[in-house]
Amino acid sequence: MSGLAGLHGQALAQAAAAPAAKPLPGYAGWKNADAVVVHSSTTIETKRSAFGTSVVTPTNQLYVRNNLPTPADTIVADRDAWQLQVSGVKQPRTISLRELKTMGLETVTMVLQCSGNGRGFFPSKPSGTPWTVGAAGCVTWSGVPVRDVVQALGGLTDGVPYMTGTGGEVLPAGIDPKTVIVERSVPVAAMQDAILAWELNGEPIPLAHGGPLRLIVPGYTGVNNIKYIKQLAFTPKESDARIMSHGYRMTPPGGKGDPSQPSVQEMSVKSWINSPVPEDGAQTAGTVQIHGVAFGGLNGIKGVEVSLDGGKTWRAARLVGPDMGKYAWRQFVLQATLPKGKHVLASRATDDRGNVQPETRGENQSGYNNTSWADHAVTITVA
Ligand SMILES: Nc1nc2c(c(=O)[nH]1)N[C@H]1C(S)=C(S)[C@@H](COP(=O)(O)O)O[C@H]1N2
Ligand SMILES: [Mo]
Repeated sequence: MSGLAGLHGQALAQAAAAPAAKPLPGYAGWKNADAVVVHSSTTIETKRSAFGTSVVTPTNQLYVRNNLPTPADTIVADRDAWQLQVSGVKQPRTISLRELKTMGLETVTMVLQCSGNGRGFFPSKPSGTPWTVGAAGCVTWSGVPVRDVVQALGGLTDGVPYMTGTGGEVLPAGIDPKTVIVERSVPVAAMQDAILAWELNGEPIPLAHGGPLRLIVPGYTGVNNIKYIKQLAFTPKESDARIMSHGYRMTPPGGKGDPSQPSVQEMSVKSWINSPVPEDGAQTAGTVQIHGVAFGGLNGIKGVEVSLDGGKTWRAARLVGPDMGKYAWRQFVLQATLPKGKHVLASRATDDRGNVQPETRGENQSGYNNTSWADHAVTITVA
């Protein structure tokens, strides 16, 4: 009885302490408010309990992260008129979205994940949004393969090891554009699977997610997937925009970002449990169905193990649902009978090259690339 009363008291305390939910910003007013946490007008996170088991994340639950204010919706009024400038190819020119739609077609399902997903688990409390697991989703994009566009423009020029995308935001006046522009470079090899997308989960890409045209670089962290892309350049050097040269670097704790540090680019093997989670409340004793998601960045998933005792022992989970390719996440499930009490549930994924999700996070100043299985473990109560 004291246990129940204690739990009730805890729930009340939580309710009292919880800040009032922030309203959805206008450009994302169509999101499912019950499925997301609004951190700010430019950062919206999917709730862990909202991911479901249908592989693809519905667009109205997908997280949002904008480094700059969202452009005016006039840019999606006449989508086909959007212009993309392409350079670093033998015949550089500007191509309309209307024309891009005639140049090739491919569909990819991939994990879109912010580099800072899992930052909220860093005890060092890095500055930036304290995302837990919900700055990620698995979504389907359609568009033209970048390699088809390059081929149509005569192929690459010599000496261009980078593919550089530039966002189409109107930049604030009076500030050096390089300090704010969203411009990122990835190795040119990433071109092979990259697409210029106009469709997300079966609909024209909403403005909030980068419509009318977005660069999709599967396997790379969110920031490399440039929304409202206006320029695609094959370049001899990485962009000197601040977001590339100093931002998104694996900076040692206490340090400042600089171009000598590794850039946050390819994702690596990671998984987490989406149910049961503490937000669901106490579980009834009996069989629980533990499920979650696992992905390997550039690699597919070989398997997932689940621990019911905080990582002391592990059991193989079963992969469920369709395999939508190496860039998508896989759902996993383990059924277990749990006695009354507290249980620490963890998941640990292995990719198809044998890389195992690590126990610990790699410490860094900005809280990037957290793949620690220990950090993503959940403590649940069986009553
Ligand atoms: N043009 C542009 N592209 C951008 C951003 C941005 O601010 N502007 N943010 C990046 C970051 S940091 C992430 S995590 C993803 C977020 O994509 P989403 O809002 O569609 O979920 O977009 C990336 N692409
Ligand atoms: Mo991000």
